[in-house]
Amino acid sequence: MTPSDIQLNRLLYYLQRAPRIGILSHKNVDGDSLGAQLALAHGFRARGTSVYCGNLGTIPKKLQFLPGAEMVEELSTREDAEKFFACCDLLLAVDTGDYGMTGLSEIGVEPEHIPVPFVNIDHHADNPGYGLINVVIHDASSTAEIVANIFDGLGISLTPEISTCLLLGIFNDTDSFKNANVYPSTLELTSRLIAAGANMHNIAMNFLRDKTVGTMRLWGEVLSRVHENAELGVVSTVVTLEDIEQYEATPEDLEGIVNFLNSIPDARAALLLSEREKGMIKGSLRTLHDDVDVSKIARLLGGGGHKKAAGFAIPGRLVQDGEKWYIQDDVALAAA
Ligand SMILES: [Mn+2]
Repeated sequence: MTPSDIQLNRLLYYLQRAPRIGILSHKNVDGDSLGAQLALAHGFRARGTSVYCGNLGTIPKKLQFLPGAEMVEELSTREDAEKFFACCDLLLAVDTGDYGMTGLSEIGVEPEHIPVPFVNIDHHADNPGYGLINVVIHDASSTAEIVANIFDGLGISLTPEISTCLLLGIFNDTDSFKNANVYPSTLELTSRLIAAGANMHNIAMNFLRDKTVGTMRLWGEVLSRVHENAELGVVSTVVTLEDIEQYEATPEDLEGIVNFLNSIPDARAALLLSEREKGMIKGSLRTLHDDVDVSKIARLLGGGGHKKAAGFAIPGRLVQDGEKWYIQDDVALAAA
C-alpha cells in the first residue's frame, strides 16, 4: 500500500516548486479529511513551505481540539475562494472523492477557475481522478494513512501534532478499528503514531465522547422507531425535520445513529431516512458485511458511495401512521 512512485514523484516535483501550498478538505469536514489536511499543513510548514488551509462550512465541535484547527479559513463565497487561490502555487484536495465534494461548485467555482495545479489525495473507491496529480489509493484505511506514506516518501518525520491528526483520521474512517478497512499497515501506522506522541487522551475526550444532552434525547426518540425487516436483514429508522429542529441535530448526530443501527449482529445493513429541506429525504446506508454492497442500492435510487457506506436523496416527506412510517412523495411535489 504505497502511492504509485510516478504519482508520488510528480507530487514531489510540484511540491519542490511550490513555496505556497493551499489545502482543501471536503465540505462537511470529518475527522479524516481535517486530520489529513492539518497533518499535511504541519508537515509542509516544517519544511519551510507556506501553507493555507481553507474549507467550505464550519468545523464540528468535536474536531476543534485538533492542533492547527484554528488555522482553517472558512470559504463562503467565490471571492473568498479566489483570495485563497491567490495565496497558493499548488492546491491539494484531501479525502475528497469527487470535485463536487469540495463544495466549490456551490459557490460558483468550477475546476477551470482554479489557477494553480490541483492535486487529489484520496482513498474513495469511485474517485474519478479529477486532479492534475492523483494520489488515490483505494485500499488505504483512510486519507490519513496515505498522508503518512507521502511523509515517508518525502522524509518528513512524525511530530506529536502530526500524529494526533493522523490517528484521528484512522479512528474516524475505521469507526474506531471496528470496520473491515483495518489492515496490518493501519495498525503498524497506529503504533508509530502513538510512539511519536499522538494524544490519545484528547482523541478519547473530544472525538469519541462527543454526545450532548440534545443528542441523547434525539437518539432516544429515533431509536424508539427502529424497524427490522428480517427478510432483507435491514434495520432502519427515520428522522423528521421536526426532530432535527427540536434537538438541533447535526450531520454527525445522524451519522452516529446509522452506524449504531449496525450494532445489531443480525443486521445485514442499516438504513437511516432523514427529512431535509425542500421536500427531500436523504437515505444513508451502512453495512459491516463484505458480501453486501450498499452502493448498489444507493445507485438504484440515484445516489452513490462506497460498498460499505452509501447514500441517496429522493423527493418526499416522512409520514407516520401508528407504529409505521412511510414516504409520501406527492406532499413533497406539492411543496416544491
Ligand atoms: Mn476518508
